[in-house]
Amino acid sequence: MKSLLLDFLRVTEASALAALPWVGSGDKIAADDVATKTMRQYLNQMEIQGTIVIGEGEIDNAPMLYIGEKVGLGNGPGVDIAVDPIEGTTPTINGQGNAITVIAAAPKGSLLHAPDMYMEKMAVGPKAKGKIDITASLKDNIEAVAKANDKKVSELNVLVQDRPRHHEYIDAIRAIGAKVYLFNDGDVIYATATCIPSKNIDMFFGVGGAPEGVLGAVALKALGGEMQAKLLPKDDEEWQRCMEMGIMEPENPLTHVQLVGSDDCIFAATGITENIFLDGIKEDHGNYFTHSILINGKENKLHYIKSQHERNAILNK
Ligand code: VTB
Repeated sequence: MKSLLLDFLRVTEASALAALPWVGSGDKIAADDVATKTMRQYLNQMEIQGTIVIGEGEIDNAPMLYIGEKVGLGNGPGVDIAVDPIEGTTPTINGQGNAITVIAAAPKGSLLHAPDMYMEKMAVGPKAKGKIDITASLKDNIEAVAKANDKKVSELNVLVQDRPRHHEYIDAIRAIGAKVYLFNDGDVIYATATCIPSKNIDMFFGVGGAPEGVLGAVALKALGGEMQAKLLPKDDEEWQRCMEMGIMEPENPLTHVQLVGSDDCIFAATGITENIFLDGIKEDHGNYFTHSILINGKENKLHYIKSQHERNAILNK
């Protein structure tokens, strides 16, 4: 998997550059379309037998990068690929922070095929790995993480997405005595932040997209942290979709191993706009600079990559 890292970097950089003209445009469909097309074009140049397991949706409503689509030249290793050509379409088209383009991969058969629905997620960095239990109370989890991270509960920093559905959790976490930091969008990056010591984030908790859950779970796995999750099918139709994707007991919590079944996993993300640890794309004298992270599970290594691109690297709008 490791040998594919730089190819994946090309994919996320190209997709982010393609999306750039649409930052602030108000046009979600066009932004997503150009990033998806570019991602697919670059993936199809890679020497892999890739299968999209997390993508733009099911075949009927996603013409490109649909779940089950084969990508690559078909002559290399078999890989499961999870993509989000724009993680944060709303911040992209509104010219706000927290938009990235992201891709994760692992050997064939090792990534959860997560349907597009809500998922409850709890994530921690390496020190607290093995100490959380999504089925236990928030209080028990917070106390366990505080102990593992050698902190008082009052020093514990928890990231939660700023949504009305989280008001109850936010009140509960503060009542327990820990601190809540709110973010607007992009829970892949914010879950990953639990594994970056300089960010001083002890825990991530909340309900967001299931596909984003698997993407974040790969980054956490590769950095030695832990994510646990629980799918939240809202009706019979979503329940049925879980079954069709091989999740026969959707009510059961998902361990990290069920989300990502291999340590040999890789993750690449490029900032479209800035976020907690990546700059967005910057222009300087006709050159564009992208800022990316590459994470390699075999070595538990995080690389920050700044690349320079000439103006013609940007697709015409
Ligand atoms: C979630 C989260 C994503 O959008 O899907 C969120 O996982 C959508 O949440 O990271 P709402 O339904 O509350 O708007 C993101 O934040 C960005 O795509």
